[in-house]
Amino acid sequence: MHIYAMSDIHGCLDAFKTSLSTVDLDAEDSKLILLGDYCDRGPDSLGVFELVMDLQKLYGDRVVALRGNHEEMFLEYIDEVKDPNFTQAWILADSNLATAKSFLDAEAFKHVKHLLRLREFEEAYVFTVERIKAEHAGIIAWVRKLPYFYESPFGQVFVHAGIDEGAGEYWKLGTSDESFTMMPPDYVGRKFYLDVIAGHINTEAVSGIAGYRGIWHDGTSHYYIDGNVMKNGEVAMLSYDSETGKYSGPGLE
Ligand SMILES: [Mn+2]
Repeated sequence: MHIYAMSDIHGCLDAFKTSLSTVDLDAEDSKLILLGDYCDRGPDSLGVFELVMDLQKLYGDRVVALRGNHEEMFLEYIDEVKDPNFTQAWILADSNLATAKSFLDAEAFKHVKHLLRLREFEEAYVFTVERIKAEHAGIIAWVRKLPYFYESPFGQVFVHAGIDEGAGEYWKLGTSDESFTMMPPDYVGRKFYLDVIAGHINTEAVSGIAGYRGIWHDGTSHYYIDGNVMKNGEVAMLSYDSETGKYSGPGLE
């Protein structure tokens, strides 16, 4: 089997498509695993969600989509619409309103900008969420069902941020939902009985190597694959060949 993994696409639809074009999903022994954070920051969160959903429709379980902390936040935006503190926090955190813009048509987006100019934060937020609920209910339902991890038959776990390796073989019970999507890279350099493939923290940060943008292996059990698309314009892709047990990708020799 050939496994391909990408993470932290963050609304960068074009970069995602470029990396995707190197994967042959028509091959029956291929599998694509996406580690979450499809939305926010980049220009087309909606487009990325739709493409991943389309890939799953076309290829079924050959395409695995996991959940990142930005999907958790997306669901919070949708569900906590009545909390005014939350309200203001979200609409202000959406830099350049990129996420809201991708979900709204031009007229609706104009209305949101108008409300924000009047500093009607709560109204802008409620309007945006109501529009997303009305027009993209399928995406919301899909995000709600995204799993936290994928365990391969080859001694690997794919996850957005990490797992609680201190729990040993009971990591599934020992890891909180929040840790799966948010935990810091606590186990770098330590051996675990599974290979752990994660995103969430970019590889420049986790490796400590200035300017690093490839896949980073810590020398033991961990592969970090978020090459920081917002900074570098590319979604790094990790490949794994189960015949040879070898990982490859940018930055790995
Ligand atoms: Mn993340």
